[in-house]
Amino acid sequence: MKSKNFIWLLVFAVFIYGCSHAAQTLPSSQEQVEPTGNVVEITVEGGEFWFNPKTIEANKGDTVKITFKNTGRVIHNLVIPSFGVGTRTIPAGSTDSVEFIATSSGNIRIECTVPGHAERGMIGSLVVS
Ligand SMILES: [Cu+2]
Repeated sequence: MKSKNFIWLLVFAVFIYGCSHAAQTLPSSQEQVEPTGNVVEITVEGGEFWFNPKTIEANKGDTVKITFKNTGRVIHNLVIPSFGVGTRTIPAGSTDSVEFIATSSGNIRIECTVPGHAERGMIGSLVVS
């Protein structure tokens, strides 16, 4: 009886491992895209309540590296909600960066997710061709 329990435990453990492993390798909600190998590197400044530049251009499959400099007076961040990526929320005078692959084309919204900031104009666009 004990060894039978052990077998089931082993089967269960392998199953759980399989699930967690599969979860790591499953594609995200973004479509699969072939990386171009191009890197779009840009510094974006942000303050109350703006991004400069407001528009970033990239091609589908490009790696995009955004260095965000908070040149304002309160906390800010730079988030791309539809890609599920963004910088940390950082205090005035700080810098943080985010790197990702542009997995879908279109006019992708960039925003500061600190409450009230996007509504007051702290938005931008990642235009992916
Ligand atoms: Cu902000």
